[in-house]
Amino acid sequence: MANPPETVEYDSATGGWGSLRGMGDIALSEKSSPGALNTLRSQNKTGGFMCTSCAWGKPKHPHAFEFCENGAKATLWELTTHRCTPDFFAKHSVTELRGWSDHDLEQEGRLTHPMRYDAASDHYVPCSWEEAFFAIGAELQAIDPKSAIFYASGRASLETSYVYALFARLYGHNNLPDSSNMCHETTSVTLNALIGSPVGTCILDDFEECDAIFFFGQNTGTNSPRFLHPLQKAIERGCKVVTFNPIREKGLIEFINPQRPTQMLTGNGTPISCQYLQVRAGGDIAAIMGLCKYVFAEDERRGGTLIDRAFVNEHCLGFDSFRAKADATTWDRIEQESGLSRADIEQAGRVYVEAERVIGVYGMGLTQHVHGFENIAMLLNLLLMRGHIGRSGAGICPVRGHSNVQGQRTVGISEKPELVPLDALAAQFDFDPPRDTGRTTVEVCEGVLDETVQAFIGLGGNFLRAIPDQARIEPAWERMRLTVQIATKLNRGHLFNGKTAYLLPCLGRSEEDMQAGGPQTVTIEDSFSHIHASIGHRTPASEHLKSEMAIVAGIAKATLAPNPKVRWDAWTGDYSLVRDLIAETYHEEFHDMNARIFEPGGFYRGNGARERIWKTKTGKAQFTAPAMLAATDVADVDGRYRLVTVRSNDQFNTTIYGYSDRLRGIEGKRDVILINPADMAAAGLSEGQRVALVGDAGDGHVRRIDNLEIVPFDLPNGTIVGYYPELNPLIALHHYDRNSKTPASKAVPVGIEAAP
Ligand SMILES: Nc1nc2c(c(=O)[nH]1)N[C@H]1C(S)=C(S)[C@@H](COP(=O)(O)OP(=O)(O)OC[C@H]3O[C@@H](n4cnc5c(=O)[nH]c(N)nc54)[C@H](O)[C@@H]3O)O[C@H]1N2
Ligand SMILES: Nc1nc2c(c(=O)[nH]1)N[C@H]1C(S)=C(S)[C@@H](COP(=O)(O)OP(=O)(O)OC[C@H]3O[C@@H](n4cnc5c(=O)[nH]c(N)nc54)[C@H](O)[C@@H]3O)O[C@H]1N2
Ligand SMILES: [Mo]
Repeated sequence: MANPPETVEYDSATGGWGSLRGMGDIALSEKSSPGALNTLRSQNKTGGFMCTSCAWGKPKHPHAFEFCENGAKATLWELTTHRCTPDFFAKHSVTELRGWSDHDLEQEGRLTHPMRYDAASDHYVPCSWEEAFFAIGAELQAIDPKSAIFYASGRASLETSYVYALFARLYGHNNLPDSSNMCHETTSVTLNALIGSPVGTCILDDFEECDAIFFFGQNTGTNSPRFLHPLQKAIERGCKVVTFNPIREKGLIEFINPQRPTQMLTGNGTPISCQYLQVRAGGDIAAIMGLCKYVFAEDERRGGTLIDRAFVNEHCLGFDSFRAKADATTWDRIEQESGLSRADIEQAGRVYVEAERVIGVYGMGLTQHVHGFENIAMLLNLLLMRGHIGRSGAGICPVRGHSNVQGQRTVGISEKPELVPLDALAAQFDFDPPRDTGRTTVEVCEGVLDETVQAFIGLGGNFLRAIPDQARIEPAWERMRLTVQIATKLNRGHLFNGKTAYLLPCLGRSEEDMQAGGPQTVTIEDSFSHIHASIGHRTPASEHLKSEMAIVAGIAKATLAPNPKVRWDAWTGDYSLVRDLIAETYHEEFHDMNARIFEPGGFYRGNGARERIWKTKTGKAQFTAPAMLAATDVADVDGRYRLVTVRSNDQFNTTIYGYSDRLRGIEGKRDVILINPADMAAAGLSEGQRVALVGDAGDGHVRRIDNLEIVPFDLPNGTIVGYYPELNPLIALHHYDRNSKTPASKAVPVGIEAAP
């Protein structure tokens, strides 16, 4: 190839005018209802409603506009004036709708009526709530409870989540996976095993004290944009940011604060990362091992004063074998596996050793790997060496996804019975809860394939579109007896139905939730374990909607025998009664819940590891000596790439707002493969060429997506990038983190096939 193609790049900073235009575009396309701007003003503030986008913390002293481009999009998406009515379903068969894009399905707007799937006509038809509850209850009574799945997508409130999990256990199973099982379950398992806390140890205030922040695989500018504000302030007071990411994500390069007139007018933003290391996909174990080797070397040079030996001796186990592992690992291997040079890693190491307080931030770039556990364990090793856990201004900070995904786990939505206070529940509700382990997301899919799963209830989400190996599982899905989807908008997951199937429309969080006891408040937990009240004020999208609480209670009442301790109607009428129950079950963390939920900044439910109380098996924090340096099991061979599936700046998971990935400079399309020019040349590919991606899992199944456009992009060799969820059919179901069974959506082995 004569001239290497130029890589696509967006040359402005994150934030700035582009983010305002992004909000304007969605306000236009959704024709948001009047007053939407007022609703945005109350977003993430005490007395207002809590954004349904990401789980980033809500500060005590919010900005005048405590929302970001993508939070505004999420709200405007919910406040759309478009309606997806029974007329729409009368016009379009379910099979026809399978040909529609994710964007077009949701663009139809808010669901307005409860609907039943009529297999004879292949259409959804309207039904009454009573009919739906009765039919669902009858089906659930007819099957083995262990064959039913109650999924949750991370948005439903603490109150609804608590009663949903209780319903599952009263009915007889622990099959309670949530979106976390595709997301930060690696975090829950790893941190729980190693420091005895399933969640991060940081709180928002730590960002006011830290001296250095190390970012691994978290795309702040797109996925938690409000984080850019504390980040900007931290940098302005001298904090250093070092980023490890195969993609040069704009949000971690420069930020123009839309709330600062001078930055907006001059276009001069704040540089974010002082060093940006484009690690290969799956190269973080090696990269962090390099950082640790540097720390050991520096420690020796400084006469053993660098490593916090007092902390290590008093609080940790496994240090010696970890050290032996670091000593035995050569720089050659580290460079090869990370794709980074020793000099670059050592430069990052200097930032680490010079900082008194360090925070490690990470996202899906660490969790969604076959060796996601070791990724996170290595980051913990790095932090533990200098006692960066259990001190203010320092800690480990997984950035959670859905707005209440962490909270759903806290109040019992978990397939792992050991994480749930079953004895307390047994005493409180006078029953014998099931003690056997339930199914993870991956195990649900396995059960759908082998027909041991017979019923699926989805409390929000788009399960079938979010999972791996979609093309294999979609046809099997229809063999189930019962599928129930509780949702605000139509998505692909609603187009594959069991023999009995219902689509039940619910209120959104910005809408007023009027019950017998008056308008209701709900609560959510953010990434920093702070609990916030949320009150919706908008008029509901349709008079036929019910709240998620009312729907769960309606199904439960139709399914279960009466129990005087279980008061579905009273709870639905007054959610504060459910908060009293939560406070009783989880007394230490949630005592006086009703009195505390309006505290500015939320109330903190505490974290043992933050106080250096290690609730691990050994009572200590644990160093790990990883058995591998690559986060994948698949060897490097010619023509095999590591595919990373990511979100664009114009989507929330499977909800595609539009086709502008502004921050990466990709406009008007999602059917792309981003690949570096050297890899293109080696494979004889040219810019704009249409090719197929084929899965390379070696298990005999054909996984293939045709007609993707080659886009040259600045990436490490061998790492290619494309969009989730379109590329999910390429991911084998067995490609998951070995410890948590979180699907490994990063470093997926694939090949590229050019048409002959
Ligand atoms: N606007 C918006 N906000 C969202 C979401 C959304 O879809 N849209 N989704 C929400 C949810 S549920 C979640 S879980 C979070 C997800 O937020 P993120 O955790 O940011 O997840 P991804 O978009 O998957 O991006 C992963 C990042 O990791 C990098 N990466 C990939 N592989 C590797 C690797 O091997 N090593 C390293 N170091 N980096 C790697 C990618 O380049 C990318 O920058 O965001 C939440 N917030
Ligand atoms: N390849 C690949 N796959 C991935 C990922 C990846 O990075 N790469 N990421 C994974 C991650 S991190 C996650 S969290 C999952 C996401 O998986 P899910 O959480 O299952 O999917 P979402 O796209 O968030 O769900 C969107 C739907 O939720 C419904 N909804 C929206 N608001 C509400 C509400 O208030 N109430 C109710 N009841 N319903 C509502 C709407 O109908 C909408 O269509 O995907 C995972 N899949
Ligand atoms: Mo997520």
